[in-house]
Amino acid sequence: MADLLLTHGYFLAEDEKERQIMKPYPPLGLLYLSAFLKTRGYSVDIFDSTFGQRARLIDRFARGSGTVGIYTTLMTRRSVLEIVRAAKRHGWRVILGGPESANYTAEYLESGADAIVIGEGEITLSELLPALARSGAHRLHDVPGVAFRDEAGAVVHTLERAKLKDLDSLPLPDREAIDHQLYLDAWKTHHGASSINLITARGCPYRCNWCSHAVYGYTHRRRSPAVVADEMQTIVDRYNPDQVWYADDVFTISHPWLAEYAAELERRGIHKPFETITRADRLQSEQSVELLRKLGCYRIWIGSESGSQRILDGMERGVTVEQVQRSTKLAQAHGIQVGMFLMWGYEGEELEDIAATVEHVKRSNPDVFLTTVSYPIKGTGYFAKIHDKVTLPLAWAEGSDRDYVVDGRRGREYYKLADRWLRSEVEAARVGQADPQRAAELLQAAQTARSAMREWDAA
Ligand code: B12
Ligand code: SF4
Repeated sequence: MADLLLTHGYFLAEDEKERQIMKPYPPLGLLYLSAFLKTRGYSVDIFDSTFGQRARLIDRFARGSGTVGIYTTLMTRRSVLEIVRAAKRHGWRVILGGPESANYTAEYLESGADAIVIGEGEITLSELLPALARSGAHRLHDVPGVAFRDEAGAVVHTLERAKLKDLDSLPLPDREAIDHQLYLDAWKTHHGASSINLITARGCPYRCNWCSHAVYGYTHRRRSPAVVADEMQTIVDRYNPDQVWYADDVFTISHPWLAEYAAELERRGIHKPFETITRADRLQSEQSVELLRKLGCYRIWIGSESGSQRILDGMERGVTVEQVQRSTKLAQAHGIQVGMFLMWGYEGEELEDIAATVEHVKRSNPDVFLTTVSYPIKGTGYFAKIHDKVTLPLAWAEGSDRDYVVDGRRGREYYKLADRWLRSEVEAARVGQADPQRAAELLQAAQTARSAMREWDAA
């Protein structure tokens, strides 16, 4: 039995929607933890639930007890709670980590978790495992970065764990601990090209107020270009994916870093196409876009969120609508596709803000855009701003932060109409002169959706 079994509660087999999209990526955080703990002498197993079966995991619990560590996000609450219950039934000790459990320590401890790691897990886990063995689950006061219940049942948060100063001191993620071929094959089969994720930095210093900073706070720490290039070399040697995804919060924060990294890759003769995320304000110059292009970027995702400056300012986004339009044009002019993230329903959004978003997307004309309806993640500035208007219509264990109902907010149907308006009008602009009849139909559909929204607002 290993000292620690790591898992993450996200089962592709249980996610019909994602099985259609089929762009799975390995759980990088767990791979980092596994690599680090092994260098400290611990034996670690990973049950990668992405391609696993829940019954197999429960079976594993039944075969003997030990300690299980589970990564949590707001999407996996119900799944994780089910795993916690099964693990406890078979006498396992349970440690949780990741953003979600940091936001709901009392609830997860109440639900059976023995300890919750807040923030980066490497050092904390390496101290927590022996502390648990030595003192049990109720006397962990000396381990920084954890929450637990003391002998009287009170929730204790220990001192904050200092963030790792030198990310280069970490071993490379323990990719061999899971079956990467399953991911590569899924990508190849569904998209014709395999893909693997890696990160070049941890944390984001910006303060968009709906974004969760539960793990890395507002720090931004970069790995050195040479070390990341070494990791790329390993990835190419072992897996040779057709492309990679830099899963950084904002890949483009430091342009000098990107230039150095490009030189390191060039020296090693590595050129892998990739996609990643930027902020528009970090992509305003010809040089920065050229640099991305040179590095192999084929698609850049831009968090655009809204076409209304008033709403962007309410989000404390620190970006202008014009910057988004400029970065989109620049990227496309350099042959890089643009993906755009948009958000409906942020606090104070009115029909005219939605109209501004429609105009903005039409004008920017990204290659692809995705919309979501905003939801307040616990621990964020957005949540704090509207907390007195927020209710959860389900029991906590049954819902997620996505289920919060914000008093005064329009219903989901309203935003479906907004989607229809947006997609129809953007498509009409694209079809334009080439197919006037189709364009007219699309404009009609946009108009109908818009009128229905107006009626909704008037009712
Ligand atoms: C990549 C990514 C994704 C990928 C995930 C694919 C994958 N397997 O990697 C995709 C695009 C699919 C995705 C989707 C979503 N994501 Co996402 N994603 C990220 C992102 C940008 C990077 C994750 C990463 O690789 N981090 C690097 C590793 C090293 O860090 P880490 O995972 O946090 O691990 C460290 C610690 O958490 C801790 N730790 C981790 N696991 C464990 C386990 C134990 C036992 C312990 C003790 C410690 C521990 O130690 C690790 C090392 O120090 C994060 C933001 C971020 N910077 O982490 C958001 C983030 C995790 N995503 C988020 C959200 C909201 C989503 C979506 C809900 C978005 C949406 N509206 O659809 C969906 C949900 C998808 C789903 N089904 O679960 C939020 C989660 C907020 C929350 N409170 O849960 C984050 C934090 C973004 C944000 N800032 O708001 N996401
Ligand atoms: S949305 Fe992006 S830029 Fe804004 S704080 Fe979050 S990670 Fe940083």
